[in-house]
Amino acid sequence: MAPEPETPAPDLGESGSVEILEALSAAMMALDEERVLALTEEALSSGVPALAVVHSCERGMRGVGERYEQEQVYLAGLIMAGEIFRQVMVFTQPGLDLELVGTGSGKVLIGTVAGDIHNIGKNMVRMTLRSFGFTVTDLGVDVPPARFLEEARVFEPDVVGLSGLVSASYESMRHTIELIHQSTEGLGRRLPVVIGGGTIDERVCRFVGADYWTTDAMEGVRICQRLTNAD
Ligand code: B12
Repeated sequence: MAPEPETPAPDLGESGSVEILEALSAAMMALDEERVLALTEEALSSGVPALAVVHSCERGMRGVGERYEQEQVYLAGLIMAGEIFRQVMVFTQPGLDLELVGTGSGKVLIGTVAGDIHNIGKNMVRMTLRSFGFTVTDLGVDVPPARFLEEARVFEPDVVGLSGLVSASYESMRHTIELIHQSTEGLGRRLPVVIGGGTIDERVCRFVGADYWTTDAMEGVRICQRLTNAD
């Protein structure tokens, strides 16, 4: 099922804020650590929501990925992007703690599928879900399909969330979902699976047999709220 439109851009009031956010994306894409951190501080101190700062950096990260595909940056560039983003998260965390508050009462099992070690997005989803009141078990990265099933039986989640960004791991995502659906359909109830990650789209969703997909943590929370009737 296609996701609803991504979280609307926050009303930033002054056009100066929009300019800061655009500059922030560009600095991230250029892997200019010093400028990213300076712009993050400037944005936060001028009242730009922390979530908008994070979204802007996410866009820049996708730009780094495109530069990697075009061989303008190498693996070291991806590593550096991850490190800069980690520092941005340290600055934005207090603001996010205030902004990301809401209701949710279900249980969500999440993890990054086997063959994939990307965890920045998954960790953001975990943090956002917890801020909204969900109980989350996070299995980490490179998680084998059988491990998801094992934990699903013990934890009895309302929703399973799988993260994956590397296309080579879509096959393990498909296998994980097949195992989860088969085992829960036998109990008369299909456990819903939502997938996420910057490279996920409708085609991937259909290939792996997921119930929902998104490329946005907040939209993931809304899906979980709907599935647990919490909104
Ligand atoms: C940083 C990065 C890395 C870092 C990761 C650090 C870390 N600790 O995670 C490192 C250097 C380790 C890395 C390694 C590799 N990477 Co890399 N990486 C990236 C990059 C630039 C950014 C990813 C990121 O963190 N984005 C920021 C986060 C916040 O965004 P996000 O993950 O999309 O998450 C958001 C949403 O998608 C959503 N979400 C995410 N997960 C979930 C789950 C659920 C349930 C829900 C609801 C929502 C949700 O919420 C998040 C917040 O909104 C991407 C580029 C891109 N287009 O994404 C390439 C990219 C993903 N990497 C790529 C590649 C090829 C690799 C390597 C294979 C490179 C290599 N030759 O070794 C290895 C992978 C090894 C492996 N087996 O996994 C490719 C994948 C291409 C493909 N389609 O297969 C990309 C797309 C770059 C590119 N364009 O070529 N990478």
